[in-house]
Amino acid sequence: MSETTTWTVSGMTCGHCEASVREEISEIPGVTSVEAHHETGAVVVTSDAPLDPAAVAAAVEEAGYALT
Ligand SMILES: [Cu+2]
Repeated sequence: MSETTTWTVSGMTCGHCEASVREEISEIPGVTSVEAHHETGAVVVTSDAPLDPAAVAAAVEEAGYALT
């Protein structure tokens, strides 16, 4: 089963920020796709199984941003 969740990330200001967030979240096991939108802060993550919010938060922090 594929799960899609929209997270909100603060601090993204351009396409480079989006790419950093996409790259880190893509490394979480089970993640199959990530879309990031700096205009709204929306990050849409599709995965094979529900993700641990703490893992998503850690990946976002690794990229230099924060979940809101
Ligand atoms: Cu940027």
